[in-house]
Amino acid sequence: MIIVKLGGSVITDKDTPETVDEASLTQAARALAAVDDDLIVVHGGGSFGHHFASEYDVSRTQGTEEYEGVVAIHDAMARLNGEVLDALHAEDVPAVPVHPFSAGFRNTVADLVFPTGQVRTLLREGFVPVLHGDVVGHEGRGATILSGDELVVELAERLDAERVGLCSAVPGVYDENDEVVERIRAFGEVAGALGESESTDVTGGMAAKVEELLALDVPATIFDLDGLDAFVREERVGTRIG
Ligand code: IP8
Repeated sequence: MIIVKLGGSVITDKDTPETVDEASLTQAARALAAVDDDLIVVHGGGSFGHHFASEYDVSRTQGTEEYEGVVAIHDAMARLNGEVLDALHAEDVPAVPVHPFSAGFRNTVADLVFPTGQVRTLLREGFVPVLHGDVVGHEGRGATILSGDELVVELAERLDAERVGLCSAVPGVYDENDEVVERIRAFGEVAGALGESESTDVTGGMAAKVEELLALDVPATIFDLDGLDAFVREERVGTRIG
């Protein structure tokens, strides 16, 4: 089984609220239609989730107790999820939605609690579950953001993924000379080169992504949309993490 995350900045125009990048989403869906293995797709928030998360000042640690914020963020992500499903259906991918808001939560003991039985069952029945970054209930803080990257890590560990691919806006992780790093084994190797994300992104940008993927036993690769076909064909592409 492989997990592919479509970054929000790949499939949306990140600087214009609620705008899908139709051409990029179609290109991604075509590439994913060629996957032979079992497949889970996760997508990020882009100009849908991150727009409302910053409007209501919600992040992975900063919660909101306003129902309006929770509903606005979740609804925007559900709308983007619908767009991703439509694009995959157009390529005959048997994609079905899984909305993390209704499945997971954070508590003070385990941080993220996310049951995966529904995803496992859907995979076994031949579907392609499509999850997304979302807002989730958070014990003592109202609700906080659950990033697509956290979901990828959780699903990869719990469902024994063979490999994980993160399709992002850049062709890999850059070093200080703006060259794509082939492989990162420890965060210290790239800490100096990793800046903040340029657009509104409440979940931490590339640095958080790399740290999270380093904690994973499964091989993970970061590449851009033009690298997705190569990742699907198991060719070397982008930056390998771990
Ligand atoms: O774009 C965050 O997911 P990410 C989703 O994967 C929201 O960090 C709701 C902002």
